[in-house]
Amino acid sequence: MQTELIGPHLRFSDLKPPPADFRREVVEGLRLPQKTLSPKFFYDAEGCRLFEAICDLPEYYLTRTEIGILTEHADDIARTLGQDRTLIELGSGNSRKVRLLLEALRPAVYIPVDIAREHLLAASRTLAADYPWLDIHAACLDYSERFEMPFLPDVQRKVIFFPGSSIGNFEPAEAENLLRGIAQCVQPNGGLLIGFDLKKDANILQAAYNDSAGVTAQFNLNLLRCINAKAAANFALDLFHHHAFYNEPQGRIEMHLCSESCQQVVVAGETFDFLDGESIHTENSYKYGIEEFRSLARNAGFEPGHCWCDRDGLFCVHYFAVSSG
Ligand code: AVI
Repeated sequence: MQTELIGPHLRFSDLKPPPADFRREVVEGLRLPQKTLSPKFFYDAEGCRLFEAICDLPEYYLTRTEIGILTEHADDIARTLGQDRTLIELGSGNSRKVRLLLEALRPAVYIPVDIAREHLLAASRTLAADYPWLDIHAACLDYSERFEMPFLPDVQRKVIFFPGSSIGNFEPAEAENLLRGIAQCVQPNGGLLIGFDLKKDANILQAAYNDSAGVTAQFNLNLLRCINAKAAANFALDLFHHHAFYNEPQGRIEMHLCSESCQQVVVAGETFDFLDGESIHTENSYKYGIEEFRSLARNAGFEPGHCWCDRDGLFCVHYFAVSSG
């Protein structure tokens, strides 16, 4: 692990997995009977840009609703978490949401964690300039693979901030494992502040992932561009289209890329056959009931604390304290 001092209050640790892991994971996913790619591969520079554009779409209620909750309840949230914490944000992206809490929370150190190196560095530099009193230690790593943070000081009362309903992009069993890793990391006396999207009318959900401007479609297709660049592949982007729908029995939005014809694609030297209409499953986005999510968190070693929701019951920000024994 390499740690660089970037500014008086800004350090950066790079624990990013090597590109060989990316190629191996892509090829293994495409060999499955239902071809599958991990949604974590969406976030190259263009993917990050497109995701930020999604967050501002009228149909994508998640971001503005969570921002509304954090803005309205910042003081109450800060009282619940307490000041002087080591605040670790998973999938920090542009660090837009943490800004809503920083003044009230006054953490001892803020640790933004993200897989997108350049985006993380740029966001951390801007944050350091805007909050000169804040100690920042940015970490580039794939938290879905390895939850260790070797650089993390051995302090009590760490709080992990995991907004944006990113937990919904994990299978429920993986989500429970990830929460278990988080519980271990924040032992003893720490906690988790997590944002998750609630179950609701299927039409609202479907519109959020099929926006009229087609930005989500571009975001989905960009995954193929990214694989072409990083895994020596030859996907023709105009021969695939975006398909997203709410799978009600599973309680999740599914995103797929569907082949427009019978075709072959070469990825890292291996040829993959596609039938006309065959899909690559690129993302699940699970939606939870509050009780359903609490039960998942309890199984992972947390005790439910306060939660804050919007008036329309679209989204929930929930605090969980790690169980003591
Ligand atoms: C990052 N994640 C929570 C988003 C979601 O809603 O599942 C990713 C996304 N995919 C399409 N639109 C947004």
